[in-house]
Amino acid sequence: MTEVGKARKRKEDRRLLTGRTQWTDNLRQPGMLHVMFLRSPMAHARITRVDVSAARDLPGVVAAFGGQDFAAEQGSLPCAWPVSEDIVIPDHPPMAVSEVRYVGEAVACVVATDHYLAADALEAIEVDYEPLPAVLDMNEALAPDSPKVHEAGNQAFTVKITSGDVEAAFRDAPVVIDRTYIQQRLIPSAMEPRAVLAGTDGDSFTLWSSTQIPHVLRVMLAVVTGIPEHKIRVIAPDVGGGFGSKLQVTAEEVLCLLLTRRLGKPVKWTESRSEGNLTVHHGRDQIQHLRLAAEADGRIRGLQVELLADMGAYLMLVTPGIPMLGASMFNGIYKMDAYEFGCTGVFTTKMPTDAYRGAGRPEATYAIERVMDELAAELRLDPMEVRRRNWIKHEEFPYTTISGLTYDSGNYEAATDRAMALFGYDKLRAEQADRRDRGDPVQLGIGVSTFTEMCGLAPSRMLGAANYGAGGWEHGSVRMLPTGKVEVITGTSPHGQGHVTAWSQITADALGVPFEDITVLHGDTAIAHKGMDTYGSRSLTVGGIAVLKACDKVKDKARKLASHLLECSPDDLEFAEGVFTVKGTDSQKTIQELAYAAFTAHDLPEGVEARLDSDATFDPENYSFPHGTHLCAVEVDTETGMAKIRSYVAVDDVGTVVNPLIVEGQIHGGIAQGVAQALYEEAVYDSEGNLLTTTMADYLLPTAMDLPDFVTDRTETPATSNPLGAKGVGEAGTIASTPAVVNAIVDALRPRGIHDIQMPCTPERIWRALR
Ligand code: MCN
Repeated sequence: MTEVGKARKRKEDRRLLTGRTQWTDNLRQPGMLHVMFLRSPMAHARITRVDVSAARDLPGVVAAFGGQDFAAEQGSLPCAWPVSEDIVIPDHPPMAVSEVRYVGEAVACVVATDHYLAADALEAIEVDYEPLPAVLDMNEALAPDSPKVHEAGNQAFTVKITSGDVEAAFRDAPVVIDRTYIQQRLIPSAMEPRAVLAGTDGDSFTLWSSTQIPHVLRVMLAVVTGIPEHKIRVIAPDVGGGFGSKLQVTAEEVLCLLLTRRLGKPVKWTESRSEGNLTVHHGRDQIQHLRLAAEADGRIRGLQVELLADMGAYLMLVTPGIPMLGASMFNGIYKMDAYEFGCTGVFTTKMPTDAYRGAGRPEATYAIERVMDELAAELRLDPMEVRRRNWIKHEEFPYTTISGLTYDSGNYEAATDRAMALFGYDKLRAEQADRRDRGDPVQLGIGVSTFTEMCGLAPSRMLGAANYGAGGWEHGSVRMLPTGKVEVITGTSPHGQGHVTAWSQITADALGVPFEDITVLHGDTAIAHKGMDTYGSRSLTVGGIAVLKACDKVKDKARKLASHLLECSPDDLEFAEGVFTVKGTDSQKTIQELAYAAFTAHDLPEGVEARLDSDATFDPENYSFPHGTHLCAVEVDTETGMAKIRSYVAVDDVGTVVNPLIVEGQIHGGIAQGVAQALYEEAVYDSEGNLLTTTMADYLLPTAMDLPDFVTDRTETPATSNPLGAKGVGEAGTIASTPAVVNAIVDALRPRGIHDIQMPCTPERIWRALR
C-alpha cells in the first residue's frame, strides 16, 4: 500500500503531547526583558498627554514609552489587499500617537525584568484622553451626519460585481426571496495565545512569534521598520493554533522588534486571554442582504447580494479582502443566469476584523444555504429537492459558474446520497412529521448544507487580478542526506495541521524511502528560506505539491547518476520503491546508494553535482474546490428554547486524501467551530464600545461536552488542478456546518411561523422567537 492514503498517526504528536514543545513563551534568552502594553479604555478619544515617568522609576522597570516615542520609527501596519482603486487605507501606527479608535489599542508600554513587574508598572502611567464619539453600528456609521472614525470618513471601500442580466432575472420572477442575515462578530481563540520574542546581536534581528506566516511577516517587518530584510530572521516555533488569527502583522511584533533595537536586549511579550480577546483580530461581522429570484419550479434565475462588512478601526493585513473572498461563493453549487455582488467596507471604533477560519466563505455559504431553505419553504418542496434542481450535475464538470470561477470537479449527487443514507433522512423526516402531529413540545428540525468552497490559495495570477499584494505559489526542498535519510524543507508553516506527517507520506511514495527516514523542517526563514505560509487551506494543494515536484527533480538527478554508475542509458532504468533497475536485468542502485555516491563524489558524470538535493516552486492553475453535504438533526425544546444537536453527518469530498486521520481531525475541528458560530459564540460590545466578552466565561467557546458525535465519511472526486488530485480540507467543516445547524433549528420552528433566528441561536433567542 502506498503511504498516501494511510491513516498514519502524526509524527509531531508525541512531542506535543508529552510537553517537549517550544512555545514562544517558553523561550528564554540571556538578559531577556518583558514588555507589557497599556491599552486604551476608550473606544474613541484624542490622546492629550502620556506620562510614563512614574512607571520608569519603579523597581525592575528598565524603560517605559508612549506612542510619541515611537512616532518617528514605527511606520504603519500594512494592509496588503486594497480591493478597490479608491479604498481608504488609514495610517495604522502600531502604538497610538494622537488618537485611539478601539478599546484595547496600545497607548504606552513598560519594559521590565519580569512580566509581572511590567504589568504592575502599567498602573503608574498617566494618560489623558479627550473623548470622541464611538461609532459602532455600520448603518449609522454610513449616515452623512455620523461621527467619523477617520478624517476620510467611515466608508473604506465599495465594490460591485455583476454577471448576467440581473434585471431580467428579477423581472416578473414567480418567486423572490428577500432576506437579511447577520454574521455576528467572532473572536478567534487559539489554544496558545499570541507571544513574541525579539532579540538582536546589534546588527541582525531574530523574531520568534506565534505566527502562521513567518515568511510574509519577515518581508512586512522589513517594509514597516526599514530594517533590511536580510538582517531579519523570523522563526515560528511550535504554534498552538491560529485559525487565521495569526495570519497577521501585529502591533506587538513590530513594537517588540523596535524595543530590542532600542534597548539592545531580548524583549518578550505574551498576551493574556483577556488581552487576546480585545486585540487579536476578530472575524465575520457582516450584514448580508440577499434577494433570490426563482421560477415556480424552484429553478434559480438570479441572485443579488449586498453586504456591509465591519472593518473595525483599521485595515489590517487582509481585512478588506475577507468579504471579497466570499464574492464568488454566494452562488454556491448552484446554476443561475444572473448574479450581482455589492460590498461596502465600513469603519467602526472596534477591533479590526480579518481572516478567521473560512474567511468570507463561511459567510457566503451560510447566506446561500439559508436562502435555499427559504426557497424550499416558499415552494413547499423538500430542501434537498430544491438543491437537486439547481446544483451543477457531476457530468457538467468542469463548470464555470455565474461568478466566473471554474469548478474543476465534483459530484454533489454522490456525497448527498451517501450523507442521506448515513443520516437516515427519510426516517428522520417521518419522525419530524409525527412530532409535529402530536404537538410534541420537543420538535425535530433537519438542516441541510450542500456546500463548496474555493481554497488552496491560490494561483498567483488570480490573486494578482484580485489586487492582492503577494503571490500564491509555494516552495519545497528535498535534501538527500549522505546516509540516505531525507530532509524536507517546506515553505508552509503548520500550526496544528500535521504537515510533518503528510509531507513525509508524500515524500515516502515519491522517493521510495521509508516514512520514518524523513524529517520535515519549517517555520524558520533561515532554514525554509522561501515560502508563503499556511492559511486558506492551501498547504497541501500548493505546498505539498511543491514537495512532490522537488522529489521529481531529486529522482531526475538520481537517474542520471544511476545510469552513469550502471553504464546504461537513463531511459533503460526503471524506478520503483526507491530502486533504479536496468530493465530486464538485476543490475540495481537504491536511491540511498546514489545519495551516498553523490556525497562522496568519487565518480560523478559530467553535469551532476555532488548532491541529490532539489527544490521546486508550485503555483497552481486554479483554486481547489472541495465540497460536501452536511446534515444536522436538532431537537428544539419549545418550552425552554434549548436547541440540542441530536445527530450530525458530514460527507466531504476533498479529492485524493493523503492522510484520512488528519482529514477527519480537520473536519471534526472545523465542524466544532461552525457549530460554535451557530449556537454559542459572539463578541459583544456595549453602547460605548467596550468589549464585554473578554473572558472565557463571557465568550462561550463550546467544549467537547457541548458537541455531538460527528459521523463523517467521504467521497473522492480527484481535483484536476494538481498531480495528487487533492483538494483542501482545513476550512471545509467550518464553512459547511453553520448553515446546517441553523437550518435545522429554523426547520423545527417553521410551523410556528419562524423563518430566522439570529446567531448564536441561544435558548433565550429561540424562546423569545417562540413567544
Ligand atoms: N490533507 C489531506 N488530504 C487532503 C487535504 C488535506 O491529507 N485531501 C491534510 C494535509 O496534508 C494537511 C491537513 O490535511 O496535513 C490540512 O491541509 P489543508 O487543507 O491544505 O490546510 P492547511 O494545511 O493549509 O491549513 C490551513 C487551514 C486553515 S485555513 C485554518 S483556519 C485552520 C486549519 O487549517 N486552522 C487550524 N486547521 C487547523 N487545525 C489546527 N489544529 N489549528 C489551526 O489553527
